[in-house]
Amino acid sequence: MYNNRENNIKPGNSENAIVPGGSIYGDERPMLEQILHLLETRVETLREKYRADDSDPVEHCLGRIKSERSMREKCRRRGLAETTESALQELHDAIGLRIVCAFVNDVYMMRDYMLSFDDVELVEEKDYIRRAKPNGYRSLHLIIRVQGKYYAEIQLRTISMDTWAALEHHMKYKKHVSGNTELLEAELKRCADELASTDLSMQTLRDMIRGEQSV
Ligand code: 0O2
Repeated sequence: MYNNRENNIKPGNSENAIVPGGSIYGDERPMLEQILHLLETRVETLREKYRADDSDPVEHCLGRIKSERSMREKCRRRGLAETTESALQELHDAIGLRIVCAFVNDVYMMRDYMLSFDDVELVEEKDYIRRAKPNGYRSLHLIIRVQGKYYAEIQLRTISMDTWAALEHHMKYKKHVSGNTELLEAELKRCADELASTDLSMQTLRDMIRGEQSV
């Protein structure tokens, strides 16, 4: 999860070995923290610039290093050994940044900004905004490589998309939710589509307001 940085990691001393008692990140954890900090600072620098004329494109930004437990669980799910190599080279979301914007256009503006640095390469892009997942999930996902070595996943979305994802995530983990699952899923999907339509209307309204301001 993105709201909770895990700090109780035992330092590891091995690079690629399976270290049941140590960190799956071996001795790379400080570098992961450093790269995350770099990415967060880039977002903050841009926000500062825009705050000067009251047009900060970002509502909030959350960063996290994937918890030991989640990373080990993901390795197992993917049939990978629980090693530093798997965590940092086979999987690409040890470092995660979620950028939440008010408007859809700002999501794409932030995408371009995050990719504009010389030490950043785009490895993969999944545009679940233009092509929503069947359950209604919308978000723009980038996998980037920073400084030629460290992978990070950047999720960019609007406030509506973020609210929906949080609710859906919550429900997915509430295994005891009773009642008609099909109906719940259909309702969730309907909400996602309505929110997407509202996002478009809000974008249009803002464009109209800005158009009038610039006349
Ligand atoms: P966390 O704790 O958020 O990091 P996978 O990583 O295997 O689950 P894939 O195909 O590698 O999936 O990547 P994808 O589709 O880009 O999704 C990665 C992340 O997007 C997930 O991370 C979720 O945070 C988010 N996500 C994707 N689909 C959904 C969805 O349907 N609903 C919600 N609420 N979130 C979604 P993790 O690893 O699950 O967890």
